[in-house]
Amino acid sequence: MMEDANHRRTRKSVTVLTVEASLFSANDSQAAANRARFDACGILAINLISSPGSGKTALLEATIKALADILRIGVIEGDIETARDAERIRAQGAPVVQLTTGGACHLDAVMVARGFEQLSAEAGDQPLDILFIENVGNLVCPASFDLGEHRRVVLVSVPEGPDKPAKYPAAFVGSQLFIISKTDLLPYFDFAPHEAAASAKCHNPAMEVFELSAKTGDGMAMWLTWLRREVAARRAEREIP
Ligand SMILES: Nc1nc2c(ncn2[C@@H]2O[C@H](COP(=O)(O)OP(=O)(O)O)[C@@H](O)[C@H]2O)c(=O)[nH]1
Ligand SMILES: [Mg+2]
Repeated sequence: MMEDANHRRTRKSVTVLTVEASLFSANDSQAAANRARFDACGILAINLISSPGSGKTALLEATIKALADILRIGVIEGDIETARDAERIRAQGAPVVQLTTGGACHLDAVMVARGFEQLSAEAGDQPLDILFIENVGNLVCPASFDLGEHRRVVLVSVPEGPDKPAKYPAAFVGSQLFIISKTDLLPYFDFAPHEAAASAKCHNPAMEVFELSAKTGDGMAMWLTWLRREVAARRAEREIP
C-alpha cells in the first residue's frame, strides 16, 4: 500500500517536470525567433519587470516624452486586465499594443510575437528604434520567461523597501539594469539605495544600478544616456558584416 503511494508520487513529479521542461523549451524557441525578428528590424527590445505600481508606465511616459525627437519608441503593454496603460502610452503619441493575459501572471514569447505583429501594423512604415515590453506586474513569474528581449530591466520603487533583490533574486540575476524608482520619496521611507544596490550586485555583480524619479526627472539623464548607448551599440552590431 505504502509502495503504491510512493510510486504514484514519483510518477506525478516526473510528469510535472516533463511538462515544465517542454513549456520552457517551446517558449525559448519562440523567444529566439522574436529576437531574430527584432534584429532583422534593427530594434532594441527591452523587457521591463517589477512589482505592480513600481512606476514602469510612468517611466515609459517620461522616456517617450524625453526622446520623442531622437528615437522612435513602440510599446507592448502586458496586464491581467484593462487597456489603461496602453491609453497612457498612446497619449504620449507612441504606437502601443495592449496584451491582457486574463489571469496569467507574466507575458510569454508567443504573446509577444502576436503583439509585435499588431504593433508593426500600428507603427506603419516608420521603423522603431526601441521596443519596450512592459511585463505583468510581478517579480516572480516574468523572471522565468525569455521574451526575445535584448535587455531586461528590473525596477524597485522606494516605498517597496530595499529587501526585494534578496527576496526575489531571479529577477535580478537575469537583468542587466536595476532601476531604483520614485527617489523623490526617499525622505519619507527607510530605504538606503546603496543597500538595495549591494544586495542586487550580490546576485549579479555586472548589473548596473540607476536611481531616478520619473516624477521630478532627477536621475533620468543616466537612463536616457544608457538607452541611446544601447541603441547605438545595436546599430553598430548590424553594420559589422
Ligand atoms: N512619487 C512618485 N510617484 C510615482 C513615480 N513614478 C510613478 N509614480 C506613481 O506610482 C503609481 C504607479 O505608477 P505606474 O507607472 O502605473 O506603475 P506600474 O504599475 O509599474 O506601471 C502611480 O500613481 C504613479 O503616479 C515617481 O517617480 N515618483
Ligand atoms: Mg504599468
